[in-house]
Amino acid sequence: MAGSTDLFRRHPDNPILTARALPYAANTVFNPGATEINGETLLLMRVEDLGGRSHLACARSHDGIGDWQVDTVPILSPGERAYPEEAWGVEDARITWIEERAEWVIAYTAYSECGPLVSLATTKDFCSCRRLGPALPPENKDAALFSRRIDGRYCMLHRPVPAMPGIPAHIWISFSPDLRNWGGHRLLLPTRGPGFWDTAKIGIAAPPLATPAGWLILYHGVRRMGAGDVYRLGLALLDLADPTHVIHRLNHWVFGPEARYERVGDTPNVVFSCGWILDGDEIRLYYGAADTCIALARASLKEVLACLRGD
Ligand code: BMA
Repeated sequence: MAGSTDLFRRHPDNPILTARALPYAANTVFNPGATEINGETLLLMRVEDLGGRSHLACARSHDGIGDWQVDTVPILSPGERAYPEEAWGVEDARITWIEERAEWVIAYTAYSECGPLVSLATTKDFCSCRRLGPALPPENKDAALFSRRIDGRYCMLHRPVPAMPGIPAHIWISFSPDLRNWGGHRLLLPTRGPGFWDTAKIGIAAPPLATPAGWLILYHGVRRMGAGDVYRLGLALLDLADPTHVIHRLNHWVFGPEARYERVGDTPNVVFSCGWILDGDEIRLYYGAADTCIALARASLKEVLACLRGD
């Protein structure tokens, strides 16, 4: 059985996508949402342009590893007059397929002088999308939807930031009858005290994955070190019927910056995921490395669940 820090194995071709794959000039590509469409892997990448603002653009690949085709026009860009909350950029998209709606819901960070907030959009084809606008006010980010309603309500994880200095930022869960009105807010996963790897702030990484054992939760945790923040990934499991109930949470991180492309870049020592794809027993985890490029790591779902149960 794999130990908790070798559960996710880096692909030898990493980094699998860099700004050089784009048909236009940009600074970096990172933190992609991930899904499958028409037999291809689709990554909804955060692209930082040469002015420093981010937009969202689609990249497609037959094997999910190489030969990425990147759209010439972004699917979501800042600067639309009707959406002033996006003026400084749109970032970190998490994609959830919702069967009953026959469409994907995209949860992303809209950034402006108001601070970062959670916005939603929907798409049926990744050629265009329909904005639903802000779902939760600032400061809030790292949002992802569950793939089905529970007790008639859509569920979303997110990460509000307390205004009071020194109070860490935790993962919350909220509910909605229609994707527009959100309520029933409650704390789900708190950060842990000093001495832990996830002490300064945490946030959902890829959207929750429905498994027979429960909702599999991948989250990022931040620890403040002398040389700056370190972003790592950890795991938890939520009850399928009641996702406010945390069944397990690992004490250890399962993936952290080790490779050179994760250690060196615009923000060093960052692995930051917004998407994964389950293919049989294989989890394909896509992640941003050092806020500069996109990499892939793979794991066995069976091994991940065994590790969470402590087998
Ligand atoms: C977070 C987000 C991510 C970024 C990470 C590390 O707050 O802004 O987009 O990857 O910081 O810089």
